Amino acid sequence: MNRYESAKEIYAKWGIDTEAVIEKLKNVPISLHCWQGDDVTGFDHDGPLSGGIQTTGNYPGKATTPEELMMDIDKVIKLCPGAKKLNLHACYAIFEEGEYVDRDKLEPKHFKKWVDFAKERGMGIDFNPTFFSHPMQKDGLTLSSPDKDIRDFWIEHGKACIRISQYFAEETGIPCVMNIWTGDGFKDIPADRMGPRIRYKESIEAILSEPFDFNKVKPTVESKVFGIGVESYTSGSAEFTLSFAAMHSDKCMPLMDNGHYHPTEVVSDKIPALLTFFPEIALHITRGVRWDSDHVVLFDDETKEMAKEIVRCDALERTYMALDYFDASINRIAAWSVGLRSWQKALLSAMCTPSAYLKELQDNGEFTKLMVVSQRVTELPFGDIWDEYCRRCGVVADESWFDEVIKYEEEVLSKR
Ligand SMILES: [Mn+2]
Repeated sequence: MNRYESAKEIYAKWGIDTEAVIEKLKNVPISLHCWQGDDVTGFDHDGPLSGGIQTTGNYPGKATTPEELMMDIDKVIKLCPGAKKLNLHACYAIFEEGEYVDRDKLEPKHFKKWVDFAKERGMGIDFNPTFFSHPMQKDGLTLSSPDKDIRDFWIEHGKACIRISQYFAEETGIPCVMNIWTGDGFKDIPADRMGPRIRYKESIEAILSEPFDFNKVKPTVESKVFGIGVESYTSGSAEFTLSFAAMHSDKCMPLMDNGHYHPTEVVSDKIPALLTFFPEIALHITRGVRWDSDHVVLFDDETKEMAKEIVRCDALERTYMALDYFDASINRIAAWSVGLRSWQKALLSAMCTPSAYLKELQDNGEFTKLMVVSQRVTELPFGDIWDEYCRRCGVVADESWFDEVIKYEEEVLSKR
């Protein structure tokens, strides 16, 4: 009997059918963020990243053209198990030689090459209007600016992105999650907290007035507690975005980024709270170290806990999962792959947890036994299930996937 067969028997005794788990997880799509490959630069501007976010590090080999970025994404796809979706920002528009349009004038044709790329790989596409790294950010504000011209520019950008999202959904046959996040806010104590939020609300409503099919385009609103240069106040706070989503649930849903809360808050606890009310929710999966630092996602306790909540709420079909982090200090292909593999691992581990039994112990008030059994569960041979899952997905299970990265670095990245 090989290790997997042995592990399968052990899990069966706990009521877990590892065959069913593996088959199911293979088809759960995880949205892969294109911006890990080029430090959130994109192709529509030359200026620096600005607007409340920042990358740190200068590891060589970053992608600087669409062709390089696509090649790198392909590498990551081959190194990671499971189904993938592509997550694009509007600043990744691909223009023809000599062509340029500003963000308010973007059209589906500027993303045709991405659609071709996704379709060839059987992937759907998620999308994000880019409300940062642009001169039309005035005093750090976009959709919540007191200047109507500024707001109108960004509303037109949002509407253009709705049309592009609809195009993605129709071309790929897979719904497109379109996430609205701005870095709008103030460095120091504001004199008016409500004014920007009322303007923000009206601006998002104006964007969502663009016609779209909610079965194809899934607009989401993402909150954030603070950003670099906007330490004191954000227009899109947690209460703001959650209330917005609740009041517009016929065409919008909430998106939680686990780096966007106070450090002692955990998104794992918020997932079942939102699932109690919303038919569908969306997540940005990241790892904050002391703050919203967007470190590479690891197979750590909170990552595991978030995956457990999604799985035990039976919400894999109700939760749109996307990675969102960027580390420029290490090999970017490895950064992408460690994060995606870690989230896959967290989901697989959650699916190999005897949640029904643990819930029964809780409901029966057997809290001592619950603690004892929960600890025993951590000792089950999960690594053997992971190895088998990777094998069946046609990817390397052990750490030797990194050999591929080093080879790619030598042959491709170091020559850029
Ligand atoms: Mn995010």
